[in-house]
Amino acid sequence: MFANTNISLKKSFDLDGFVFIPEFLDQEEITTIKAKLEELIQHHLQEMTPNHVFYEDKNYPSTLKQLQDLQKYDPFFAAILTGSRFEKMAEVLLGEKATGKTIEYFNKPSRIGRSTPPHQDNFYFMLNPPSALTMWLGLEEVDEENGCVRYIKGSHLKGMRPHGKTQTSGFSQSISDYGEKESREDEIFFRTKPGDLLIHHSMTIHRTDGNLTENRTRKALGFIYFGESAKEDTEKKKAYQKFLLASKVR
Ligand SMILES: O=C(O)CCC(=O)C(=O)O
Repeated sequence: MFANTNISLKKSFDLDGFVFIPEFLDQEEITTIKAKLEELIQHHLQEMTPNHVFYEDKNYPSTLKQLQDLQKYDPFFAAILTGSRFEKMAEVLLGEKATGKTIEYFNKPSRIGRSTPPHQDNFYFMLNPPSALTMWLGLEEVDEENGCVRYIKGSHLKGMRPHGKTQTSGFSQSISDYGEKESREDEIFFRTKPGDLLIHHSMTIHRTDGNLTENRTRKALGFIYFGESAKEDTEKKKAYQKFLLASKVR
């Protein structure tokens, strides 16, 4: 049964570029994750490297929108990234050994949480082959109103699209010709509950709307795994990081 489920998940992942796994974690596990995040945010934010912490507006701490590399700041997060059920699932979908690279926290504060521009993660990763994936774990109810994740089915098989600079901190690059080959109707989106898991290939085009609600946040965790065959184009990556520094985007 377990093996069959994994085979059909891998088939969908290969075909569509994403999969949806409802109730990957139970409510007790989600409560523990939320408590750990709260602890980090309330008591240890100052210890984090500034370029791992993003706000919608730096002058207002309540607008915290993203934290990177959680695994470096609390062994709890290191343990759910590496040697975990998440890692095993990454290996099933990539079809090879995988290494957890980072865990990120994503929030979209109500009213001001901005959209995540359309992008392909491998534009940032620069891997060849692009054997990598991102997991998105819902920590609360997410729907069209507060910015659910939207995918373009099959886009992972159609190459890298041109990307250009955005004004969105944490997501500095966006597909510059988005909309020319696809429309909003082509986007597949998922309403998620706490514990539901979405997983997409590093070449899959995805985006989210902003959080339009008056009083709901939109909290999630992101996990990134690289397959062992994926090699980083180090020269390209260095040049890109130099470009980012020079243009002061993150
Ligand atoms: O949650 C979000 O807004 C963005 C998620 C995303 O783009 C990603 O996980 O790659």
